[in-house]
Amino acid sequence: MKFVDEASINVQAGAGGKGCVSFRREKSVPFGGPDGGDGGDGGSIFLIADYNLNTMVDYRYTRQFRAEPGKSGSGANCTGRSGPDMELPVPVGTTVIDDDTAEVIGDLTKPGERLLVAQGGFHGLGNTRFKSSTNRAPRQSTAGSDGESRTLRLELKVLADVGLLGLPNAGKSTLIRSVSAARPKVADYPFTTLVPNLGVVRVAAHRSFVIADIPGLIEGASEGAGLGIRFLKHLTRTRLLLHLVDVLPPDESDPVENVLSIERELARFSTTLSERERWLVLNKTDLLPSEDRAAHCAAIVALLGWQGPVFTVSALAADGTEALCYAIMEHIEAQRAHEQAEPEAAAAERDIQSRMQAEARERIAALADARRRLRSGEAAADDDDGFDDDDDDDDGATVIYAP
Ligand SMILES: Nc1nc2c(ncn2[C@@H]2O[C@H](COP(=O)(O)OP(=O)(O)OP(=O)(O)O)[C@@H](O)[C@H]2O)c(=O)[nH]1
Ligand SMILES: [Mg+2]
Repeated sequence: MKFVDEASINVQAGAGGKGCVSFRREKSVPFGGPDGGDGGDGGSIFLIADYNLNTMVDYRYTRQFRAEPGKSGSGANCTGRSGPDMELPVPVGTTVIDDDTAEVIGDLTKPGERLLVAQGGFHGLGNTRFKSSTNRAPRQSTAGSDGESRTLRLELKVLADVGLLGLPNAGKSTLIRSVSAARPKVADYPFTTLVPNLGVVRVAAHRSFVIADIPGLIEGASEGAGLGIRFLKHLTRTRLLLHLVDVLPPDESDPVENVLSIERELARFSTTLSERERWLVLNKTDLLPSEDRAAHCAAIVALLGWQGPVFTVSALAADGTEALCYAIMEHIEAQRAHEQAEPEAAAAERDIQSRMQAEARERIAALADARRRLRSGEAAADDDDGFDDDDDDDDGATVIYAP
């Protein structure tokens, strides 16, 4: 199953209906007085969390939503009909962001939860309302107010437990292919993976976790180099990061320097994310003669001064991957149990995640801003700004769930 986890939509609530100016006109009632009714309220727009949905793809096709306006009032003190409210179903786990202000309007976390995203206009008043002892035949009425209009960004939480981090060609997609049923493309050129992929890793019955393969990062990614950093936001929902590194890169670059450059990009992107638990996974060990393997890997770890857990694998030969997956599973289970037992731990985790997401949004917005400025200013004369001009589509994230 393949789905898009981000969408941008416009919502326009209905305007309030006009109030009416009218007077009683009956033969038997001379000077009958005003009888203009109020208008109806405009329809509001709500998002509602729907348990049966797990995709935003529908909002790729239909992006404009308008609720009906209230009807005008009429004579005989008839109030206009209110515009019905509109409910747009979204998957449980959707975060709703005002695209203009970047403000988070809300998170829909429980099935059936409703969130007001555009308030309908208030009704106009009919002339009956203006009747007073000094003005028995008022000709005033008011128009209804406009309905709210907003551009919303809907983000679906990518529920990956583990995220893969690494340079292009480190073997991230190969790893996810070897441990899950996900089938991302693998090739020996950089940026084979252009969109995140999710794979479900099942280590035993009722014991499984979700792993996310994201496009490769390169030095300068936080300034927009390569595919940039926007995919890193998918890692802000994970509990554990695996930093994958090629132990014998074909370009003869230094694995130690390669690890450090990714670590620097991560810290530039979000300090909170860079403080998350991270395991080093030394990949492509099959390329090393078996007698050299241990020493070569130990040297990399020592030069890095890496403190956390280290795994050595060959993603291609599925060597060492099972041990890695069991260790991940145990780590995740222990973390979940801890959070269940201690509400403060769960609250702290939520706090960390929201901090990472705030930092991610800020960083991505700053980068988008810098690009816009470059393009509209001096870049117009000299377009050699190093950025790919077609590459401002932040919505390109496609998530592929393995069965
Ligand atoms: N010998 C060997 N080659 C590997 C191993 N893992 C991956 N490769 C090769 O390395 C190349 C890159 O692998 P990918 O899985 O596409 O790398 P990636 O990290 O997903 O790269 P991007 O999607 O470009 O970021 C491919 O030619 C793979 O066959 C391994 O364990 N051993
Ligand atoms: Mg890949």
